[in-house]
Amino acid sequence: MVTNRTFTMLKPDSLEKGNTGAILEKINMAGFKIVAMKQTQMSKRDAETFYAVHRERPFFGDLVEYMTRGPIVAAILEKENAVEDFRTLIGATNPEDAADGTIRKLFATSISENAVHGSDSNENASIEGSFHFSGREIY
Ligand code: RTP
Ligand code: MG
Repeated sequence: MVTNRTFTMLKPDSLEKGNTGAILEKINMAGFKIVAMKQTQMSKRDAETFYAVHRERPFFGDLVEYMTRGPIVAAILEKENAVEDFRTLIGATNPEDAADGTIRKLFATSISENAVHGSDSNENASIEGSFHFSGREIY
């Protein structure tokens, strides 16, 4: 199993606010190499599938609405210990709890609109990367 990769999405609020370049700069400066990247927009069905684990949560409808309201940037990132280090780089789900200097502290609006996604395990990194990219799009 590949354990040095993670998957991220710059969520619609990041693109709406013009933060794509600034967030990618933070990701690069933290030592992550981009091995796949594209701008795309998720359909309702895409978002419901991607976040299926949260189907029963009270925020699920709002989450699907948010994630489909505009384009996202999806990327696969490579670095030693990628999953854990990227979760550290983005910070807590709620930006009010996120450490200084983290991407969510700097760029998120709220617990719902929190700028970026980061995979929470090696297994999910692989599943989520494959959800958005074919083998020919990963270098
Ligand atoms: P992500 O999966 O997007 O990287 O975020 P996460 O692991 O930090 O948080 P998770 O619990 O997986 O929640 C997924 C996304 O759902 C939205 N959310 N809203 N209103 C709320 O209480 C609430 N809680 C979560 C956020 O967009 C969160 O990132
Ligand atoms: Mg999550």
